[in-house]
Amino acid sequence: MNRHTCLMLFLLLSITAAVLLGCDSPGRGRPPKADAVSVLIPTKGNTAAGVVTFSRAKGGVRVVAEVTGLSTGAHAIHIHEFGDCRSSDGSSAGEHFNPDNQPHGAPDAQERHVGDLGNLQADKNGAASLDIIDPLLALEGEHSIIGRSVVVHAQEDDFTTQPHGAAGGRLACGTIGLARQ
Ligand SMILES: [Cu+2]
Repeated sequence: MNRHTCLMLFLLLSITAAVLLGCDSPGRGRPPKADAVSVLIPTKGNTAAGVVTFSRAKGGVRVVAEVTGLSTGAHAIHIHEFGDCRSSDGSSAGEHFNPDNQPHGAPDAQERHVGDLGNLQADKNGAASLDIIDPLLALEGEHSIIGRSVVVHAQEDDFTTQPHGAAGGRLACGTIGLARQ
């Protein structure tokens, strides 16, 4: 076999190996390509910031959040009704996204707001991550979260107090928009 043929064969084998090994497919545990994204911006006087991605998944929408600048402990995270983070305290984002007019609850409760995503757990460095598949969120239709917002709160969501779960002030707000693929 001449040098040229040998080189071609090598390239062909390399490409075949790459395809077989799944170099182009997302690995387990790796966040999928996002369909929507929210960049969390701290409200006035706060340091919480991060990124939340949303992608279609079997059984709902996969939510992957990475947030920093929190105090150690639990912080409520919700989808709020307006994608409007203009106000310095996050109040322009409105109430929890609740298209079915349900009471506030835990993410796994029978009755809950669509926007009730539960709590982030911040470590000793103030960093928190979340990776869940939510059955009620959608990226189109009545439950679509596009154009709404993600809000992270000062306190833990107790899942009981109506209608906000006693989650306290708003530390960060981010509009949910289409992600660049
Ligand atoms: Cu909230």
